[in-house]
Amino acid sequence: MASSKLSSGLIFLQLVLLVFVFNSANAQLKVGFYKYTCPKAEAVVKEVIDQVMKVAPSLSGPLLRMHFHDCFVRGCDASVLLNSSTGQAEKDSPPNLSLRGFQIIDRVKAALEKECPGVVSCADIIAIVARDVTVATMGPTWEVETGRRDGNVSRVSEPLTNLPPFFANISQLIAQFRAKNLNVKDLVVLSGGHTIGTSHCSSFNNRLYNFTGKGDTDPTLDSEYIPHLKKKCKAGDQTTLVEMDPGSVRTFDNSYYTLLTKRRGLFQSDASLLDNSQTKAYIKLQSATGGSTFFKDFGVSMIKMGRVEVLTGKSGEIRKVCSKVN
Ligand code: HEM
Ligand SMILES: *[C@@H]1O[C@H](CO)[C@@H](O)[C@H](O)[C@H]1NC(C)=O
Ligand SMILES: *[C@@H]1O[C@H](CO)[C@@H](O)[C@H](O)[C@H]1NC(C)=O
Ligand SMILES: *[C@@H]1O[C@H](CO)[C@@H](O)[C@H](O)[C@H]1NC(C)=O
Ligand SMILES: *[C@@H]1O[C@H](CO)[C@@H](O)[C@H](O)[C@H]1NC(C)=O
Ligand SMILES: CC(=O)N[C@H]1CO[C@H](CO)[C@@H](O)[C@@H]1O
Repeated sequence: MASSKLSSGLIFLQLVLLVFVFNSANAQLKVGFYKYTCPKAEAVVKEVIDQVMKVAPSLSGPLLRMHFHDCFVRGCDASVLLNSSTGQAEKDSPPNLSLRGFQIIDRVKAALEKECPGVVSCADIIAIVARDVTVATMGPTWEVETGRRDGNVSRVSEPLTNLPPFFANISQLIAQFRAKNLNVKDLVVLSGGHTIGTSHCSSFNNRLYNFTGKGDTDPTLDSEYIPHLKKKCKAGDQTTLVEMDPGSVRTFDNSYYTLLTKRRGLFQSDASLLDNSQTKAYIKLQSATGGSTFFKDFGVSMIKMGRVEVLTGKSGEIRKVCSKVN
């Protein structure tokens, strides 16, 4: 009696375990998720991106950044792509101002819907595209985990509370990355994404003209660099675009870290990476060693960022059109 009770109890436990293991296996991202359901998925993305990079290489920056903005707000669920007829989506929030390339994601999605309708999520497209533009700018490659599903919520208020602002100090940056399960190393590594792309003057104008409200400049910015930046950005200029890593704006390399050692990081957030011993040591190392481990580290941290609060298994949906829920 006792033993049959025990064994039925054990069987029950095994069942529970099995269900648990099955569900959690289901709920994992993995490399090659579309191997059987859409074997050409990544090749299709790459083909479109390679074409785009030939005619519009300046989209590499915005397309890399899009993955960051997607993952930090409600997880990597393509909520960043949703349109709102009333201006209430993430897209409509101030930090998005420079987000571009939505039509490229739409183009990739259209190609994939032709290849295998209803299979590849918009969230996975963003993740694969981020890798492909990094490769296209001569940066590292990594194996993108896939299996994300798309969310159906996008709120205008959420980018402001989840994305660190350009004026963030080091403790705020560390805290906001930690909130997404990313550590101090991920912070300094992923900030290296600023090796490509451009910024609006509005993201650093305060450092040039009115840092503390007394018409002063940011003392942490190289004083010899300030006149050069002032030439590009007049006081109050919100719209002019400036290369963040002048001279190699379309090349993914370690020069971001070299700029930082010269106190020429463009944003206060970049500069603040010198205010922590761990991030400072990383910057010095990458600068001194020609980026010895940066490429490998970047792939590792991008994979980690790509796991933030993802929807998998039966959660969410596979959108048919990336800018709207099914
Ligand atoms: C650490 C916190 C971060 C802050 C505060 C930050 C802030 C910014 C700001 C203010 C801009 C310029 C926007 C504009 O005015 O046009 C920018 C651009 C950019 N960011 Fe970040 N960022 C951060 C992290 C990241 C991460 C993790 C990535 C990707 C791995 C990334 C990739 C980029 C890229 C590629 C651009 C250039 C976009 C373009 O060319 O249009 N950033 N970032
Ligand atoms: C969604 O908005 C983008 C601009 O943010 C626009 O280019 C696109 O046409 C819109 N898509 C739909 C389906 O309304
Ligand atoms: C960093 O920024 C946060 C949030 O704005 C602020 O509360 C904190 O006092 C700042 N820390 C330092 C050391 O300036
Ligand atoms: C600088 O900032 C202060 C305080 O916000 C403001 O009163 C002043 O008008 C600003 N000066 C300029 C030149 O924008
Ligand atoms: C949003 O997605 C969830 C599943 O993740 C679903 O239960 C819900 O009905 C969806 N809502 C809308 C408005 O599509
Ligand atoms: C691409 C996009 O939707 N940009 C919007 C970002 O948010 C501002 C408002 O802060 C809108 O004016 C832009 O159209």
